[in-house]
Amino acid sequence: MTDKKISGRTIFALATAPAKSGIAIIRISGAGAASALALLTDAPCAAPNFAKYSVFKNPISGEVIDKGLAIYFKAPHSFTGDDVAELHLHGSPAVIREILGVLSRVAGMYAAEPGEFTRTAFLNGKLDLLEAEGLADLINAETSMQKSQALRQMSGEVSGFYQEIRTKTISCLALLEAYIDFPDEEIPESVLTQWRETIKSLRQSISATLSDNKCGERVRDGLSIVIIGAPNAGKSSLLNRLARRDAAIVSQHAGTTRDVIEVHMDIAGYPVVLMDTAGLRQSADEVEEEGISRARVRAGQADIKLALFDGSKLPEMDAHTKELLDENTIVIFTKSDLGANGSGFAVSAKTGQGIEELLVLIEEKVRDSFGRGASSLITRARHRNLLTEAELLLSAAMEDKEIELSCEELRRAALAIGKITGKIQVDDVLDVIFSQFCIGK
Ligand SMILES: Nc1nc2c(ncn2[C@@H]2O[C@H](COP(=O)(O)OP(=O)(O)OP(=O)(O)O)[C@@H](O)[C@H]2O)c(=O)[nH]1
Ligand SMILES: [Mg+2]
Repeated sequence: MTDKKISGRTIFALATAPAKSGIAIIRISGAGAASALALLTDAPCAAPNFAKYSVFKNPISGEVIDKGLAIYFKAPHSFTGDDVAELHLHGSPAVIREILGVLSRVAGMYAAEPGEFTRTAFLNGKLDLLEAEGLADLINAETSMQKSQALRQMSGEVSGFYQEIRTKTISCLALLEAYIDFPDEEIPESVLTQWRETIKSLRQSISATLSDNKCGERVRDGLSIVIIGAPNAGKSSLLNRLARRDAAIVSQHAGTTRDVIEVHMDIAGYPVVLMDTAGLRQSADEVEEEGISRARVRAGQADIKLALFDGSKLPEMDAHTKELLDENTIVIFTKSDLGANGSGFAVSAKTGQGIEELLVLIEEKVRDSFGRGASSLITRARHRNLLTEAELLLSAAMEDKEIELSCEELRRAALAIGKITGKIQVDDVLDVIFSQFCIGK
């Protein structure tokens, strides 16, 4: 990074949540940050990286808006890589509105678009795309697993993996191009076997990364647990018990629940979306029919199913529910307080009997689903699609008889991998690699 790098546009925004609070921070980034600070405080800009107690005034009326702290970060030593000023104010809607109003009237200052600070940081090379996505994930993290995954992605560890496979791909490409471009030079035939070996091991490591049971994406999006069963089996009652709130309507009327009701839960640090669905049965009612079809769709997509059977009706067990049982299903007999429970897992939403044990069992299943602490490098479908594309291209490159075609495939594979981190220039790496060759002597 160069010593000083300032982009033309100066942007500002409230960096903290828009709510009444003890402190609110307004961030300004760009070449105009220092002068905006000077305008508001009627004083020279503070020394970089030090908090300076400041009186913020309206520059036109001279009226005091608030008293607080100002911190100035000089480019490139800031989050965005541009000059940045942070105003630490009281979290008052009136103060915030007035300061934002003053800034918006300064020529060359613009209210930041969503994500523009991070985008600027990316463009200034402060972070790559994976790290930027990790930052977004950290801000959205609700469970400890989501937080750890986001921090890992932000740390550059994940980027390192992609950089390594990209560099290796480009090295192979360089070898092959050298072979084509300098046929008279002393490039041994072994080059042709060497690159295949490298690509083969790259493919193995990519394919190991891809077969991760999608656990990284699940940590981001949450694991889905769907409750299914006949009408009146006690699905909504169980959902409310597990969620510890009245999320769904419970009634003795069979066919109460129609829409899918989602409750977000934290189970052992893992994010889980627990869903209540319409009771399964043949129905002539159009709305109920739609609800049942939605229930079936969600059951089909579920990571774990909780299949409920009314324990008080045993040995009768609902046939529609039975049809949907598979290895990811926990069979549960409800209404154990009414007696007559079979040999399965018995719970009572009414008395709470069996609920703790059920939660332990669900926790076990959730841990199993996430692969017991295994962590994945892939956290989004975007990464998976590009990495799959790269794997296919590497395979094609190995199979092609013509070196020129293999080169093209390697180039496209490097591009696909580069798109994951946002590094798409091939030439820079080629230059580095070529400079190590003693071609032409
Ligand atoms: N005694 C007893 N009654 C229960 C229990 N769980 C649910 N019920 C009753 O069973 C009836 C149906 O409960 P819901 O939770 O609405 O059943 P559901 O499966 O969601 O029903 P639909 O939404 O119609 O498909 C209600 O009258 C509940 O009070 C339980 O553990 N014990
Ligand atoms: Mg219900």
